[in-house]
Amino acid sequence: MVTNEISGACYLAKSLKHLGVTHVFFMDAILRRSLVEMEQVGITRVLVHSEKAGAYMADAYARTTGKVGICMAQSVGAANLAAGLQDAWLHRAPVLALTGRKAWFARDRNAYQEVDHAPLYEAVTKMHADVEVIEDLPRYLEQAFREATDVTPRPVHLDLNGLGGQEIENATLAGPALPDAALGRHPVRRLRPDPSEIEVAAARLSKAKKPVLVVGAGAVQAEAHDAVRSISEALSIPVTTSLGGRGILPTVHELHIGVVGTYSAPVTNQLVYEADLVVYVGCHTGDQVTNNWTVPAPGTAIIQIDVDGREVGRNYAGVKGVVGDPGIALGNIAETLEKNPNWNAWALEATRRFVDWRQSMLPHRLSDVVPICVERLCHEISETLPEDAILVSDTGYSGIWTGTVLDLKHPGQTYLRAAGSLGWSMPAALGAKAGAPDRPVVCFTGDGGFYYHVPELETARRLSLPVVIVVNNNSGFGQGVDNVRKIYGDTPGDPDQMNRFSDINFAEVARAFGVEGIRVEEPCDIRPALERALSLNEPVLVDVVTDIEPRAPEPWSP
Ligand SMILES: Cc1ncc(C[n+]2csc(CCOP(=O)(O)OP(=O)(O)O)c2C)c(N)n1
Repeated sequence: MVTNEISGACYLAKSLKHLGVTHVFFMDAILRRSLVEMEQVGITRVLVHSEKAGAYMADAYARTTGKVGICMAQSVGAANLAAGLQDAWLHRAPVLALTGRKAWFARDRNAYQEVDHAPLYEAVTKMHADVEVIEDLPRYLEQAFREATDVTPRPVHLDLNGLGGQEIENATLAGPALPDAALGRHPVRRLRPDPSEIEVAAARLSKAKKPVLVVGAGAVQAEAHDAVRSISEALSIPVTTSLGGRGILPTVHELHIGVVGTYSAPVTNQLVYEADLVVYVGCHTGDQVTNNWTVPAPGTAIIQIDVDGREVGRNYAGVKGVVGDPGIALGNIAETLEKNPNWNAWALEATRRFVDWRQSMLPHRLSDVVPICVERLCHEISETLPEDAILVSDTGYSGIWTGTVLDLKHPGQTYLRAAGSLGWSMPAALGAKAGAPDRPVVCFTGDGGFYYHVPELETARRLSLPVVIVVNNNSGFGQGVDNVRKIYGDTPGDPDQMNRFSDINFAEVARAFGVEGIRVEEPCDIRPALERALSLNEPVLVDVVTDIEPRAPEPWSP
C-alpha cells in the first residue's frame, strides 16, 4: 500500500473542510463513512427529517455565509432532494447536492427504489456529473465548487456510484491534491467593469430627470451595501429593491422607497413607473420585480449592472449594460458622474410619497384588534428585531407582509426570503443559524407554510439551534381566500374546504417536541413574547393567532 493513499471518504471530508464547509445537511443513508470522517475533521453533521428540508437548510446556510451549502441523500431520496433545490436555483445560491445511485449492474433492469437522476436535476442545477470511479472524484468535486460559486452562483449535483455513494467513499486515492480553497466561497473574484461601459452608463444616467435604483439579491450577494448607500446619498437617487434585495439599505432610510413588483406597496410601483431611468443592480428583471413586466413603463431607459453578461438585456431591448461586480460598478459610476440638480426634487417627492404610504399603514401597525392584525405583528417584530438579526421569510403573503410592513431598521440586519417555495422558511432559518451562529435568527411563516416541516423542530432542539419561529396562525391559506371565493361566485358549495385548516395550537405542538412554545392571542402580548423568545438561548416557537380575512397590500398595476 502506498503511504499517502486515502479513502474516498477521508478525501471528501478533508476537501470539504479545506473548502470552508462547517455543516452538512443530510438524510440517512448516504456517505456514512464520509460522515464519520467529517466528524473527525470537525464538520457538524445535521441529520434532517426530509431531503427537501435538508436542501433548504443548505440553501440558507449558503445565502448567509457565501459558502457552499452541502445537502445529501441516498438514491431513493434524490428526487426529494432535487425538489428542494428549486429555491436555491431561483435565488442563485451555491449549493452542492450529493446523492448515491446504484452500481452499474443494477441499471436498466427494474431496480428497487431508483429512477434516472440526471433529468431530476437538470432544471435546478448548473452542473450535474456522475462520479463513476474514485479517480473522477477530485476533478468533479473541484469543478462542482467552481460552478457553484463562480460568476452567478447556483446549485450543482454529483451522483456518486453506490446506493449511498459507498463505491466512491470506500475506494482509495493515492496522494490527491485538495481542491482550491478559493472556490469555497462566492464571489470567487471581483470582476472589474470595462471603463467604456461605465462611461456609457454614467452619461446615460446624467441625462435622467427621475432615476431610481432597483437593487436585487445579486447586489446583496456581492455585499454592495455600502456602494448602494453611497451612490444614492451622494446623488440623491431613490432606492427600491426586489424582494431578494430587501435589507441592502435599512428600510427606514430616507431614500428607501420599498420593494417593487408583485410583492409591493402600491406607491413603489407607481414611482418606478414614473421614473425615466431605472438602474437595475444585481437584479434579474423577472416577472416578480417588474410586476409581470408592466413596471417600469414600456420604453423607460434602463441601465443594468450584473456579474453575468448573459443577464443584461434579457428582458428589455436597448439596455445599457455594465458587466462586473455591482459594488465596484456603482463606485465607478459615482466617481464619473456629477450630481444632476433635478434629482433632489425628484428624490424628495418620491420619498415623501413613500412616507405618506407608510403613514397610512400606521393605524394597522398599531391596531389593538383581536384576532391580531398581521401589520401589528410585523410592527412588533420590527421593533424587537436585534440590530444584527437575520429575518427569514416564507413565501406568499408572508413575503408580502415582511416585504412591505416589516422594517429592517439597522444596516446589520439581513432579510432572507423564499424564492417561491411554500414551507422554505423554517428549515432555512435553521440553516441560517448554522451559518451565522452568533446572530439572532427570526423566522416569519404562515401556518400553511409551517406545516410542511414541523418535524424539523426536533432538529432545532437536537442540534441546539436557537431560532425564533413566528407562526402567523390564521388557520388557513390566507392568500387564496378571496380568489377561491371569486371562482365560486354564486356556485353553491364550500370554499373553505380549499384553504381552511382546523385551529391548531402550535405552541403546544412545539412543546411536544421539547421546544419552548408561546401562544399569543392579544396584541399587547406580542412584544413580551418576542423579547422572551429572543432572550432564551434555545429554539422558541411564537404562535400568533391572527385574522385570515384582511388582505395584504396589493401591488399597483398600470
Ligand atoms: C410549494 C408550493 N406550493 C404551493 C404554493 C402556493 N401558495 C403560495 S402562498 C400559499 C398559502 C400560504 O398560506 P400560509 O403559509 O398559511 O400563509 P397565509 O397566506 O395564511 O398568510 C400557497 C398555497 C407555493 N408557493 N409553493
